[in-house]
This record gives sequence, C-alpha cells and structure tokens, in this order.
Amino acid sequence: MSEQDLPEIKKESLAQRAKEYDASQIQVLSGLEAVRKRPGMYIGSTSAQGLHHLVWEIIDNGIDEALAGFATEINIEVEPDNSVTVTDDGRGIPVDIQAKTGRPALETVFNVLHAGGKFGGGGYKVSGGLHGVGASVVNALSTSLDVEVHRNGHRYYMDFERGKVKTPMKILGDIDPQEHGTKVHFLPDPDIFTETTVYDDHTLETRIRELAFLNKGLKLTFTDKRKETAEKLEFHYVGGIKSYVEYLNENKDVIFPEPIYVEGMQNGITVEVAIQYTDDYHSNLMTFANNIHTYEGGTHEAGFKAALTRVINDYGHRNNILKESEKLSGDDVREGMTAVVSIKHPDPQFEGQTKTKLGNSDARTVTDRMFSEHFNKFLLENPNEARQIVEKGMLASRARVAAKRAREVTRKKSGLEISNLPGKLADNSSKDPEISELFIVEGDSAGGSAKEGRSRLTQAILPIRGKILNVEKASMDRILANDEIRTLFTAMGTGFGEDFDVQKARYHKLIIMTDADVDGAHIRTLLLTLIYRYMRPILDAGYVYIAKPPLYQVRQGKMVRYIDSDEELKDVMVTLQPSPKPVIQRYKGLGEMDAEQLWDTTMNPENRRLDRVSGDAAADADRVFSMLMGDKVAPRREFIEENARYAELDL
Ligand code: TSJ
Repeated sequence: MSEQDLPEIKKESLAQRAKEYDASQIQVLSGLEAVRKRPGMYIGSTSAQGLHHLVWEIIDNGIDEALAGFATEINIEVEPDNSVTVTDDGRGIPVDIQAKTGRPALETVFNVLHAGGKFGGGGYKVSGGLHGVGASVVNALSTSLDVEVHRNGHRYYMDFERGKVKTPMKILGDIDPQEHGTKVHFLPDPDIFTETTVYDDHTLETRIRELAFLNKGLKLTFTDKRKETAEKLEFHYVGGIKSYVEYLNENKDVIFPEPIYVEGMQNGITVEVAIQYTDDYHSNLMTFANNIHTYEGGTHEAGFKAALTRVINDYGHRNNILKESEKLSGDDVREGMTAVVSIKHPDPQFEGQTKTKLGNSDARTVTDRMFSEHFNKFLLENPNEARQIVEKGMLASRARVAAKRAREVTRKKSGLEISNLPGKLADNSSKDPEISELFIVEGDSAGGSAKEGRSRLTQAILPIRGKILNVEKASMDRILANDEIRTLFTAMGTGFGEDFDVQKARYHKLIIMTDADVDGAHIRTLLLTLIYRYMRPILDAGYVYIAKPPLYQVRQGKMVRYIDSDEELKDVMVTLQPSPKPVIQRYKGLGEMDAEQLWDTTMNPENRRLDRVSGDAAADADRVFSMLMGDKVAPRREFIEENARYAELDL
C-alpha cells in the first residue's frame, strides 16, 4: 500500500508521525551529544572511576529487574579487549513500537537520555548510580554497543556506534517462548576515556561481591576473560548483609557467633541492619542507601546510631549493670562493633561533598524505630550477650575517660597546636583550605624535589622518612608520642581523637606520594591505616588522594596516555594504529626525578593523575588491615602467600 492509496485522515497522521519522529531523532542526537561533550556531568569523571561507572550503570538495570522480582541472576564478563558483557534472566527489555516516537522501546532505552525506569510503571527504581541516568549514557560513551533480548519467543538484536543506531532492531531467530532475558555488550570509547580503558578486576570483583551482599538471594557472577585461566566467580548470599558482617569479621574474634539481623519496611522504606561485636578497639560501620555506599553517612546512619546508644543505655540502667549516673557515649557502644545498615528508599536525596550523604529525614525515624524495636527484643531474649555488650561499652568508656585525662595533662607537650607547625613541613602560602594541598612524600630526596618543583601558593610538602608506626595495635599514647604522626596531625590542623574536627582541615587534599614499588606500597598502607583509624572523617569527606606517578608516557599526535605497567604498555601498543608513530617515554622512581619532572608528571594539576581514596577500598581495607596488622597469624600468612606473586612482579 503506497501513501497515495491511503484515506486523507491517515495521510495526515502519517505526516504527523514523520514530524514527531524527526523531532524525537533530533532530541536523541542532541541528548547523546550532550553526554559526549560533558561526560563528567553524567558519570562523574572520565578517569578509571568513570570507566567503571559504565559497568555499574548497566548492572543497575539488571538489579532493578531483580528487585522487581523478575530476575534471579546477573552475569558480568570482561572480554579480552576490555569490553564488558552483562546478562540477566529478567523479562527482557520491551521491544514493542511506542506510539509517541514510533520507535521500538528497546531503541529508546539506549538512545534517549533518562529513558531508564520509565517503562512498565509500578515498582519503583531502587538502584541507580549517583547520577540516576542509565543505558543511554553508557551507549553514548561506547564505540560500540550491542544488545540481545529474549522475549515473546524471539531473539531480538540491535547495535549502536557511539550512541547512534547502526543495525535497527531485528529478529535473529526463535526460541522457547518460556525463555527470557537481556544481554548488553559494550566497548568504552578511548576518545572519552583518555586516561585508561583497562578495567580493574579487583574493583569489579569487590563491588560485585558487595552488590550480592546488598541484594540477598540475587546471584551475581564475574568472569575476567582477559586471564588465561578465567574462572567464573559466583556471589550468592541468602543471608544478605548478615553474611556481609560475617565476611568483614572473618579475621576477627567475635563476641557472639551470629550477627543480629533486622529487616523491615515502613512508609515504602525498606531497612536492613546486621551487627556483630568483636574484641577489636575499632568500629566498622558501613551504611548504604539504594545500594550506594553512603560514606558520608546521613539520616539512616544517624537513626541507627541514636537507637543503638539509647537502647544499650536503657538496658544497662534497667538491669542495674550501669549506674543511674553512668552514660555510655556513641563511641563507647560502637567500640568493637561491625555493622552494615542498608536501606532502600523510593526517592533518595544524596547530599554532601561526594554526594554520598543521605538527606531524607524519614529515613532517620524509620531506621531508628525499626532497629530499636528489634534490638531491644534481642537484648531481652539474650541476657548473656546483652551483658557483654553493655560491659564492653563500660570498658570503652573508662578507657576513654582515662585517655582524655592523660591527653589533657600532656596537651601542652603534645604540640598539636598549629602555632607549633613542624619545621619539616614546607607549607603553602594560601590560607584557603579549598585550594590547599598537602603532599606526603616518601623520602627526603623526593621531598626536596617536590619542595622545589611545587606551586608554592597551593601545595605544601611533608617528607616522611621510611616506615611510619603501625597504628593497628598501638595505644593512643604511643601514637601521639610518635613524631612523624604528630607532625601529620599538626599540619592537617584537625586535632586528634575525640577533638578531631574535619572542619578545621587546613587542606582539602591530602595526597600520598610514594614510589610504585613494594616499599612504597607498604608506606602507603601504613599511612592509609592511620588515616582510616584516626582521621576517618577526612576520608569520608573525600579529601584523601593517592598520587600516581606514571611508569610510561605514550604520545601519538595530540593523544597523550600515561601507563602504569609493562603489561598495559603492551596492550596499548597493540591497539594503536600505525601512524603517526607513537613516542614512548619511561619514567624513573620518584627519588630519581628532578623537580621539573616531578611537577610535570605527578604534581601539576593540569596533567597529574590522582586516585581519590573513596572508601570503595575501605570495606576491604578494614579486612585487609585487620589481617595484615592484627593478631591472627594464619590468615596473614595465607594473604601474603596468595599475593607474593604480585609483590615479586613489583620488584
Ligand atoms: F542485563 C543488563 F544488566 F545488562 C541489562 C538489563 C541492561 C539493561 C540496559 C537493561 C536490562 C533489563 C531491563 N533487564 N530487564 C529489564 N526489564 C525491563 O526493561 C522491563 C521488562 C518488562 C516490563 C514490563 O512491564 O513488561 C518492564 C520493564 C521495565
């Protein structure tokens, strides 16, 4: 039937259709161009973090399908070319033609901005990255993306190039009508991700494991096909965050064998809490909202903390374990505690420096009520455990009072006042913390070069000599007596212990600059342990960074890439086209660089690379620190044996 044969009215609607189609296509293109023009606005940055964000965005779609009750498994595979395949066993993305655009829903999901979650109505979208955008952003930032949907007894296929349709949706063949699912495969665009297009297996594995803990019953698998002996790792926890707490406490001595676990829902908000005490002096509290790690805490965390403190004090008083006049502080009742709080909110508000602080006030009340009711019941039903928890808090309280008294006596001697700035520190001239950076530099030689090469206005240098004190098992007194550590606290200006105040930070960037070898890694771990245990708020505020002096620079025309390993260099050289000829430069260790080289490669904000220590690593860090620095010998030996191979490679 040609257009001429159509009745008048239909012709009009066809013309209308065509117009609407054109309009929607223009929207599509301008939307995707906006993403390619300012990728940072949509995925945070185009660094390694942004590269990984693409995977999280795609996985989120599968998790939504699982939370809606339709998918049970998500498989993630990294291909040898650093492209990624994600598969779920959900209903399959809808493929019907939409009235509004005249295009298949599948196409719209991938090339219209903010299309995610618009279909199907009902069930709210719970996961979703910081930016709440989805598949179309990933598509716009990929050189190629292909998708296969199993639905209605057919295998549907389509693909894209840099966000634009290459092969329109077609049917590849028929399948059993019972089969269903979605498979997405994408290759990140090196023109966008100029720093690196290489996925980090550890980052992927850690987050995928975490997602499995946070979504109990959901099975996630991870296969890194770049490895010769690629094994399929399976993460599936029926216990959810209760299993997470057990995992976090694996290398610790616990006070009671089973974590306490609470789950409930109110006003559309789901709350889960798992908590277990150990004989540690530290506490490890991780909170999540809609699967996002809320490093900066927020209302759900405040509600949990308030409930914990109140319930323990009430119980102690009612059972005459605590005197009427005695009151345990929040820090007291959290000593030795490992806890995970995870809430799912229909409309989460993220605030704070790094948009990882939950702002919804209803999350506070619901978390407080839900946890306190259940925890109270637990204490009543388990008097032995209850007594141990209260008594542990009392011990902590006494130690804290004693430490405070000791600190007050030695306050003058402790020299933590800023007026007492240490001589080794080469301070910067600006007094504006927002633009001020403190470099902690390994070795006096690199320290000297850094002082000479820095921007004096914004960059302060603090050289440290070799290994600092391992704070994991040292008492507060010993830590405060350590010159190197005191110097760092004085320079930061934040105070120590209970007096710690992140608002007083004199620098909003603390940058650890150590050599890319085993010693450098050890010094970095010691510094991070110190920061993690005693300066945690600056970590949560996103102030802590690791400088990444490159091993190589590869230049080809206008393109400049910094390379961290021989392996990566090989990979990159293979992918580069024959002309113009790439130029490779090898960098030496920090100590061997002169002031200008150090500035050019590692300190100049224009072209340096910094890794923000987000605490992405912190969950793992707690486990690893406990293992490396703690009492239990067997897990440490295992860890060192397992990682010896990598340590040797570094030498
Ligand atoms: F697999 C995956 F993780 F890579 C992935 C899965 C990636 C993307 C972009 C989407 C999905 C996905 C989407 N899995 N399942 C769905 N489901 C839907 O989009 C869907 C299916 C049916 C209905 C319905 O109402 O019938 C509604 C929706 C939203």
